[in-house]
Amino acid sequence: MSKGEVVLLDCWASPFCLRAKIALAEKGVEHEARAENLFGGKSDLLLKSNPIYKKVPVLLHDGKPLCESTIIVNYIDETWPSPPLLPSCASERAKARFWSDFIDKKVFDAVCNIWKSKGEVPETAKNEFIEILKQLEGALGEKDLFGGDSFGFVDVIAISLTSWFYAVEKFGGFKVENECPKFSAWMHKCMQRETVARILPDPEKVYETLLCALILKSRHVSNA
Ligand code: GS8
Repeated sequence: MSKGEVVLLDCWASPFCLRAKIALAEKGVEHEARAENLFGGKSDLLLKSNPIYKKVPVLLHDGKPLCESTIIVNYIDETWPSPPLLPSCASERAKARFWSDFIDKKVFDAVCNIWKSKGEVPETAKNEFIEILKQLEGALGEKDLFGGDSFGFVDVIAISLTSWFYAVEKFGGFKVENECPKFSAWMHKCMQRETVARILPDPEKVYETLLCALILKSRHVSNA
């Protein structure tokens, strides 16, 4: 489906960029993904397009920049309405926005608290992460997907962050499947979608990348 030029300023390991990529794929929107080097110098286009946060993803639609992944997914849903990601009923839409906001505020920070722990991961960090997933299990209720019968907005927002969960499990020494079986079943259900399976990166590669980043950071600190 064509509706102007779509360019994504991207980083393969960023769970936030994955949100935009999955949403575009769900809508069948062709786009060019331009890889940014976040450590070796960001492009002038990124700095100009997201002068406030200087982060990826940035979606350029006919040259107009949009920043912040949840806002981008919302924009994609409004601009290419079929198939819809947000529900048609206003109260259900508000509920989907509530849980997306909860995920934005809680999940990535909890992931980073485990990843960035020096030495043994504190029990508090693991417990906090598991508690958040249990709250999300409560939101799922008896449904297979957050979107109910169809893969929806909250599914896009949440599944992208799970691309770091294998690394979290390795760092934390626990299994999401054992702690939160319902959440794990939801992850597997999403992975059955062609768009998700194609776009989520190799978990082992994510783990190695996060491990390298951690080692480089600790060397940087000890050399300072
Ligand atoms: C977060 C984007 C982000 O952290 C969103 O889009 O939802 N709230 C934003 N992007 C990271 C890459 S993923 O860890 C980024 O661009 N980092 C570069 C930097 O911090 O300089």
